[in-house]
Amino acid sequence: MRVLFIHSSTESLGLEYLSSSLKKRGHTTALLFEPFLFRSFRLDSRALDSSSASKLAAEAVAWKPDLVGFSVESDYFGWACEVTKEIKKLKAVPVVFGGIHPSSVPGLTLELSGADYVCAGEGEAAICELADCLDAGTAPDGIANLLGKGFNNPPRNLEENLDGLPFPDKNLFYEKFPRFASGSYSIITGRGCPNACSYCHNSAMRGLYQGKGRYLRRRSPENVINELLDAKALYGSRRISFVDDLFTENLPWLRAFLKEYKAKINLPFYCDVHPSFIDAERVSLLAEAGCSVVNMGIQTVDPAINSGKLNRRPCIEDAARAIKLFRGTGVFLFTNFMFGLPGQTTEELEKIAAFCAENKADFHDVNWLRYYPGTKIMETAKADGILSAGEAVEINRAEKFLPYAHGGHSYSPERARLRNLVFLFNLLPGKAAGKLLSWKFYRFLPALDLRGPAVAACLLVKKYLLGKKNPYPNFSISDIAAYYFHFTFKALFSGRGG
Ligand code: B12
Ligand code: SF4
Repeated sequence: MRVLFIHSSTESLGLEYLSSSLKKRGHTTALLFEPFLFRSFRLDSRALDSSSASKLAAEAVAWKPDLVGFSVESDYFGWACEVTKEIKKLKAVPVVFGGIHPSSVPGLTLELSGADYVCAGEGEAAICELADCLDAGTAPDGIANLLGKGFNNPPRNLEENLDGLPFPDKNLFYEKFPRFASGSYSIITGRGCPNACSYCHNSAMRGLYQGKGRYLRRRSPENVINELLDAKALYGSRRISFVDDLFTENLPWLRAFLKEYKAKINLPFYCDVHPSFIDAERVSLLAEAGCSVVNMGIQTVDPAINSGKLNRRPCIEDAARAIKLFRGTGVFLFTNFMFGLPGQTTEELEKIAAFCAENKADFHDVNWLRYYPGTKIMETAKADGILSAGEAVEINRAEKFLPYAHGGHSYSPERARLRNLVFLFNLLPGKAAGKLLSWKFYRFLPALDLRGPAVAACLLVKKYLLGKKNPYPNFSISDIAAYYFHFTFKALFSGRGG
């Protein structure tokens, strides 16, 4: 059977995993890619956006698919519904939605999307069984993880043996934009997280998978190394991005894996870490294996918000210690804070700024709280009267495009000025930063978003003055420029970018 995936803006490992499983089962897959140059988490300018759901739908139908699949993040749900509607106007081809948004609110997704099926949770086995049933003309109403008209099946057990999955089908996306391959190779070495922070997808997914097996799983070091050897041989990737939720959680695994990585792969890499899972040994393991950049979530410096509203491990002291450990290692350290948390006052935001002035990292980053459907923080916010019942319903329906990069649910001009002050601190010595804070200098800063130029300035300064090479999480500045160049060029000559 011919399965067509439709996706926008970025590579999707989820779809790559589905594609390789489907191909292994004898099905044919393809991707229709919408680059969204002006309607994404990178740039949001509707005046410049020339994307068209009906053109995309026509292209989809022209490929003659037997099944169409979307992997949906909440911010792109509205778009996926629009394209589905257009496809259905042209042809009665079955459509299935999966990914984090449908997994967080499956029933609502089925009700609103126009899709025939919704997959809640891991999709490799479910989509293969769906394709097999549609091929054979049998009803797919007994497939675990699947919802459809008149049936709503609970998820099957979590995939225990991740080594048994075929490697992700990278060509699905690489054919659309070769730089996805030669820039940074995205790979995931496990699934799940030991934590369940209230604002994170893990707080929703742990609920979905209650009693369905071990939530946190890891591939064997050999299995990951074999995928990376392929990446080096087939695609000439220059960097590696480990997109695991918490890369350094398991110390024995890290020791074994990084030793092999250094010996056989030896490429600069990126990973996400948590302050409670950083110590001197982990930092030296990362640095010695060639880690060039890490991203560490801190979120708040208020212990009550941290452990109470956010359900995070107590980790503020760990964060200050971790920042010191990374200093002088050559690893570029991004930290992450969230503005607009429930209970967060201007005083707390000033304390975050003071923390950033005292504990210098390479880039202290600040994002906006965005309430994601099905997450635990929505319940807290409702109980605190921050979200009304109506607003909570609106968030779960995901009709608005509100990525946290562009203000999420918590933008305010005062917070934006303080955020810009934190960005400015990244370029100043600690003492000067402390002085500016004591004068409440942020009152004089503009409220417009200065994150882009601030990150670019810090990357360039640290790269060329301090020799921190490859400080890029996923895309480098030139990868992003190449993306815009490639898809603008394609749009000029073929009428559509993807
Ligand atoms: C890697 C990643 C990225 C990368 C993606 C590029 C890449 N190279 O893969 C980058 C950094 C670019 C990125 C960007 C963004 N991301 Co992101 N990202 C992730 C992350 C960490 C891992 C995703 C992943 O690869 N998982 C591994 C795969 C195997 O799992 P999976 O995707 O869930 O897929 C499985 C199932 O869901 C299911 N499935 C998935 N799709 C489909 C489709 C069908 C048809 C079926 C049947 C099944 C199915 O089967 C798959 C295999 O089992 C997740 C967190 C997480 N751990 O999931 C956040 C996450 C998905 N991102 C998130 C967000 C918000 C964003 C941004 C909007 C951020 C922003 N700046 O505002 C952008 C938007 C991206 C876009 N499309 O435009 C949120 C989404 C929350 C939500 N409810 O929408 C998450 C959950 C993190 C969080 N904050 O909680 N992201
Ligand atoms: S540590 Fe990170 S990935 Fe894990 S639950 Fe918390 S926010 Fe989510």
